[in-house]
Amino acid sequence: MKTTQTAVLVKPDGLQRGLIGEIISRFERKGLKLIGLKMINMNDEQLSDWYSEHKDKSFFGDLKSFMGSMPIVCMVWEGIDAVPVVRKLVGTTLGREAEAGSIRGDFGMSQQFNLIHASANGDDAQREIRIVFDDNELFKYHSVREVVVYADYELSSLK
Ligand code: 3AN
Repeated sequence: MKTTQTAVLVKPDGLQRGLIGEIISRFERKGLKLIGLKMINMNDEQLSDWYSEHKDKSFFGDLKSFMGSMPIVCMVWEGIDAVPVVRKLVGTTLGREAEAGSIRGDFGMSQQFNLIHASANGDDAQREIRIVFDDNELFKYHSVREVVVYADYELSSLK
């Protein structure tokens, strides 16, 4: 399971709260690399695929209409263990209980309006990335920061 790439969405509430820059900045300063970025209005088919694990839940309809109500910002971040690293930076689902220092812990009070989505595991990450991004929208480039973010022996696991 590939865990070096993860999908992140800044949800409609994150957009309205003006938190896009803050969120990007947190991932950048951690040492993650941005390899894909776009703003879209997700359609019903994309949202049904994205949230397929919640299709039988009572909040499925509400969640989809909320997520489709406005543009969202989609990103792909890369780094060693990017999936669990980003989940930790994002914090637990309910903003009121999320750890101080995490994005939800610092900015959120709600369950549904929890600002941001981050892939739960490597398989979900690859599935979610494919829902939004074509191959030519994901970028391979050399980051000059990598040599100070990682030791040499760690860099090979990113290749
Ligand atoms: P996370 O985003 O932390 O992985 P999930 O996968 O359990 O959380 O839930 C996906 C999204 O569904 C959440 N981000 C939240 O917006 C919404 N959600 C989860 N549980 C509820 C609920 N009980 N009522 C309304 N919305 C919910």
